[in-house]
Amino acid sequence: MKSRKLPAVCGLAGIFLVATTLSSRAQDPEPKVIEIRAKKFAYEPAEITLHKGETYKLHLTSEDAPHSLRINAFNLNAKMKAGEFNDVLLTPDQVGDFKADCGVYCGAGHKTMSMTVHVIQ
Ligand SMILES: [Cu+2]
Repeated sequence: MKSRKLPAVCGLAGIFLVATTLSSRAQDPEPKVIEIRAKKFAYEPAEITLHKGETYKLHLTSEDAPHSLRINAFNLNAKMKAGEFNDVLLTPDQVGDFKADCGVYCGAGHKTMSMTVHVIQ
């Protein structure tokens, strides 16, 4: 009886699924978003807590007049306008309690307008 060669099974070799689902496990995740609203003459929230070395996106807006969020310790003075959002990145590089205040004169209570930024390890 003659031996018969079976045809080679063509096939599955070479099919590789390249999973590109890296987005949810990325090495550098999206910065955490913190919304801060200004209103004569206060910020909401009145205090926030951040981690040193992490990057945050401050999502800033105003409910009335132009204000700003000024944090001298981090060399930041970001505009806050009614009806607009201003996104600024902040990566605190020191631990402590820092005062943020308004850098745009906004009326009688302007000087009292402040919030506290706590930065922890
Ligand atoms: Cu002000």
